[in-house]
Amino acid sequence: MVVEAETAALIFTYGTLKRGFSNHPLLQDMMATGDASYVGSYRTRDSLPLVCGPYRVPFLLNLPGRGQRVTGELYAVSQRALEKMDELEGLQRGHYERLAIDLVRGDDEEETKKKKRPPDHTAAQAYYAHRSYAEEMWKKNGEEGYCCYTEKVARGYVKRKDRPQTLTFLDQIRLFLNE
Ligand code: PCA
Repeated sequence: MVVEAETAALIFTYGTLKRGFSNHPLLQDMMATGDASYVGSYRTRDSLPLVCGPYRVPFLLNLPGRGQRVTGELYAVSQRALEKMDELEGLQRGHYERLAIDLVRGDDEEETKKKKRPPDHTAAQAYYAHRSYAEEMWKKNGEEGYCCYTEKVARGYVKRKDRPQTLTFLDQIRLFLNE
């Protein structure tokens, strides 16, 4: 468990970092070292577009009022874990941006039974698609968003190591948008 003093941020995961998806092992490692802990199932307070880009990579777009309310998992993470996540999400490379998000607690059976329930409302942060391509990504998806990145939505996902290595992720996004 991450003790309160060590929690650097609350991170809302909506995509491949969630349980059962390809980047979750990173969070599992962090939980094993006490650098992350699961808080609960949460939903965005506002509607926000959740769409897929190249290789079925999920992107939350910072375009409030469009799309639907999105369901995901909330984690408390240490500074060390936050730095690793920022690296994974390519913050310095213009892939994703870590920004604030307002959440309401989801109705997860497990948590409802707990004595010490996580808060009903909370402010956290999430990795949004970088603003440089968010609007275009929304149009490319026919202005339709998902409410949750499920296995069905993720079908066709290609892991980073299996993507063409000669192109950067931003190149791949560009190609996808221009297709
Ligand atoms: N990983 C982060 C952002 C998008 C992605 O695939 C997440 O799961 O929240």
